[in-house]
Amino acid sequence: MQIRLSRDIGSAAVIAIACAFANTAILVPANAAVEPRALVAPVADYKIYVTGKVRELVTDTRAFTDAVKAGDVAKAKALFAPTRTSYEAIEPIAELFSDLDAAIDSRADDHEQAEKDSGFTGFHRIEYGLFEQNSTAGLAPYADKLMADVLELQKRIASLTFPPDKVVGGAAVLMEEVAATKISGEEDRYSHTDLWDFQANFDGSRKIFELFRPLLGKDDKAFVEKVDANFATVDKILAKYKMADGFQTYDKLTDADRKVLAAAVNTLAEDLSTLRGKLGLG
Ligand SMILES: [Cu+2]
Repeated sequence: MQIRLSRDIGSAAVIAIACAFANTAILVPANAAVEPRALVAPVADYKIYVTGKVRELVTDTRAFTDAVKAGDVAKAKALFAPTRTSYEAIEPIAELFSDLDAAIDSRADDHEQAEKDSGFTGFHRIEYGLFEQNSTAGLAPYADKLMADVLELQKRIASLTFPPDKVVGGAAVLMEEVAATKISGEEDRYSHTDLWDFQANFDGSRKIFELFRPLLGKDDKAFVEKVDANFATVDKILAKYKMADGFQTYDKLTDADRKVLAAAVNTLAEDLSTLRGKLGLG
């Protein structure tokens, strides 16, 4: 690990920290409350986590897209939700590869002509064919493109810089997104496998919290306990819907069930949104 003093970007003096580990370089404000050098380890560990998740994603996406191309509707349907979990676990940093995120994970209504739009690709386009049309007809090109995009993501991650403020901020933003929009069941609207995604979103955000929590001061002890308790609450709510091979479908949850979940996730989002400031990542 080496530390290089750097140039000025605008008015803010920054210190570039180059870590010996796989291209991990981070930029942090020189006036950060936490010593810039202290951020190197959690960021490097997080990169290892993401790299592992993407490796899983590549393997699982291959099996999933093979099933789609083989015309095996039942197998492809069964693989849809578990294949997505490794992607959803790294969603806190999706902003760092937003073009691929759009190709891999956008919804029909992100596109002018919705399901009919040729720009609607990725998991949810395939989900539409499998679950809404109960068919793999016409899905082969989408399967090929999804596989290619996932491989491109793997390549991209290898040389990607993970800014600590984006990593820490991303966990909070994702929790907000779950509470505000995903809670409606919009993400997996054809398969209703949303609970798998939620669990992966929580696990991925919790990983970030766990990696950065040693940097919090002693006076943040109550905060850490509160966040731990919030994650435990969310886990407990989700556990109610666990089945032998995953989760019950999201359409089985009543409005009251969804409200309970949304409230817990909102609390978590609010707490996590203060984490960046606490770490001096403004
Ligand atoms: Cu997603």
